[in-house]
Amino acid sequence: MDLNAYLKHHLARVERALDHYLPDEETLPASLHKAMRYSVFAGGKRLRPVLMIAACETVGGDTASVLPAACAMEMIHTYSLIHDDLPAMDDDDFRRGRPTNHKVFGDAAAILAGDALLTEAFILLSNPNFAGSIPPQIRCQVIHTLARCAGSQGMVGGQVVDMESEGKEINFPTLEYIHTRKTGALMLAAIQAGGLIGGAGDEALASLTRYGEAAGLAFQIADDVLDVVGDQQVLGKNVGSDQARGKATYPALLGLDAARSRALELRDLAIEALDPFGDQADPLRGIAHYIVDRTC
Ligand code: GRG
Repeated sequence: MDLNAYLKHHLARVERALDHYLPDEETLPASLHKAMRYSVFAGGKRLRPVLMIAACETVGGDTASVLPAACAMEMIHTYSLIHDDLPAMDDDDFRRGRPTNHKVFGDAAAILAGDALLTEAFILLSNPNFAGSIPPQIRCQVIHTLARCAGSQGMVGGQVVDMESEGKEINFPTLEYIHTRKTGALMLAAIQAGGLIGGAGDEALASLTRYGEAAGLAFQIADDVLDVVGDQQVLGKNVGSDQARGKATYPALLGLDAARSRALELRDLAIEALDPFGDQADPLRGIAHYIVDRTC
């Protein structure tokens, strides 16, 4: 299959859906909606929404029914990036190739744009007008999955332990704790939500979960590696920032070669988890390769 064409096609679908679901810039308060849209439409890869679509397709579901949840996922992800870039956290000036949200709109507006994006995600997820044919019980499970993975025992928890570990020597289990939550949790939620909406049974969901856990961790290791060897222009953000901040990363703990090998090992584990599925899982297989081979 042509993965680039697949990614491009679904990225365009997600962009259109995001534009449709997000309040427009004229809706009051206009300054808030402008700040929200600024970061959402700054050119992200839309990997989490595409993973959700691909997981739905893997279990034979209708990918159109996934779009509201896929957009909600991207709103949660974008909120986390806006907050992560704030001076109180990573204090970054560039994201997605543009000045960060707080650099353009100020700290208070950036905090509120992030808050509103997180809330908007759950407005969208729970909006009966966008429920389509998804049974109420499945919608509840999807909402619960996204909330759990984003919350204190998921992404936010991972971010807290990451911040508390800065400048300290940490052990391998702590590093895995951070990575599987800070980044892995949302990826896993995207895949599980796609499976649930697509009608996956317990066995299929378990296979997708194994894929999501391995692919999510591989993604963060690849991200750590890119922070060492990546091209700032291509990445659209500063490189070398992990080392400058004394951040816990795979290359710092294991060395660059071992970090790369671990990412490849996890990619293979992710692909192996898809063995029960046929050709419909090809997009997920392709994305597993893309996650470790990417340059941005
Ligand atoms: C502030 C609650 C809170 C959480 C922050 C997302 C996050 C947790 C921290 C971001 C730090 C970071 C750069 C982690 C590396 C992995 C990651 C999430 C990269 C950005 O995701 P991509 O590459 O970005 O999918 P795009 O812009 O393509 O969407």
